[in-house]
Amino acid sequence: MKKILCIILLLMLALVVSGCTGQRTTPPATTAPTGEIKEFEITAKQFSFEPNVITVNKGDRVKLKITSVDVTHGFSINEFGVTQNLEPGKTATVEFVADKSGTFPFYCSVVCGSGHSGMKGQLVVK
Ligand SMILES: [Cu+2]
Repeated sequence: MKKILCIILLLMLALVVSGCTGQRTTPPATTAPTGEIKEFEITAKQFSFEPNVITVNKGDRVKLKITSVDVTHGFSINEFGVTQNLEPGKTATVEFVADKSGTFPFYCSVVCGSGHSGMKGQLVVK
């Protein structure tokens, strides 16, 4: 009697398990980087960045080519670990993956004159 009960239980268990696996759908869309590269050319000058708003999609690989046209500036985005010195007349390239969404400030990290503290912009990740 016990044996039969055991077998029935096992059969039911097998049914439940197979039912579950049968219902399993394809995994949800991955949140891994899309691999898309978004390139921007940015000009740094006393005392602004041009453009000062950069919009990308979450997962994008962001490539920024930043040129200082006057004095030494810096370019930092704390949330993405970006810190770059911008030598006058040179173009520096910064690359990172925008793996979180939100609005993140970027700013000049080298004291470059009286308007330095206002030299900032925004990275928008959708
Ligand atoms: Cu500055």
